[in-house]
Amino acid sequence: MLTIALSKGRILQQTLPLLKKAGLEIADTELNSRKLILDTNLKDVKVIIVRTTDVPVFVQHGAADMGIAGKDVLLEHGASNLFEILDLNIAKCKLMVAAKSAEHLQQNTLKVATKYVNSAKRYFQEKSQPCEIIKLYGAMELAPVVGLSHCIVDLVDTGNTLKANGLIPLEHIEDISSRLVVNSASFKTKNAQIKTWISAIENSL
Ligand code: PRT
Ligand code: MG
Repeated sequence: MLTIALSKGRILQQTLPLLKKAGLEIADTELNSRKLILDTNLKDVKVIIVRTTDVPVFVQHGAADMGIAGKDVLLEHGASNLFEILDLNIAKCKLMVAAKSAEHLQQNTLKVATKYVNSAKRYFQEKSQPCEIIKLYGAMELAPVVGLSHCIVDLVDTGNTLKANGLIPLEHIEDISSRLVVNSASFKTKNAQIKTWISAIENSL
């Protein structure tokens, strides 16, 4: 049995066509059910649907053999016990620093609101910019507007969300896309099966 962990939300929408091309299909009745462990067209493959931030956790502990998660989540998680195998080039965006204007970044101690605590810390540390990180779970764009922080670190795609909140993308931290990850023990014990899937997915990119 092979278990694949998929992120719900926008990554799932772009993952399903890719998996279908690779030979793995999940029926709409399964997807629309409230089940979290889904059957597929193949008897020996099941899919679990979890929050995107939980994908590396399931894979790291071997509860899933493989998974698909955003690079943002993998960077933040630290991702031990798993191999990042393929860049799927889906759900692409950028991790960026944004603020009301560039002047707002000129601070002795920069207040940064983000859910990407580790990535933000690492970025400002490398720039030798002292910072205070304020952890939020959503609506980051609000923080500079109401004076909670000087800037945010968040994902940017079209830039429309920033613009709608009077913020400007100022510094690029990382290019983000979704990655196929594999549990390191599974990679050894289920090597043939996993390699077959890696090639099939690679060929459908
Ligand atoms: O789970 P949660 O509710 O916190 O996030 P979500 O529902 O917004 O996203 P979800 O769960 O469907 O997928 C999140 C994953 O998608 C991330 O981990 C990324 O790898 C990937 N991804 C790609 C994105 C974006 N693009 C993106 N633009 N995740 C989020 N956004 C958000 C961003 O945070 C901001 O709020 O979209 C807004 C910016 O978009 P633009 O187009 O206005 O710039
Ligand atoms: Mg979501």
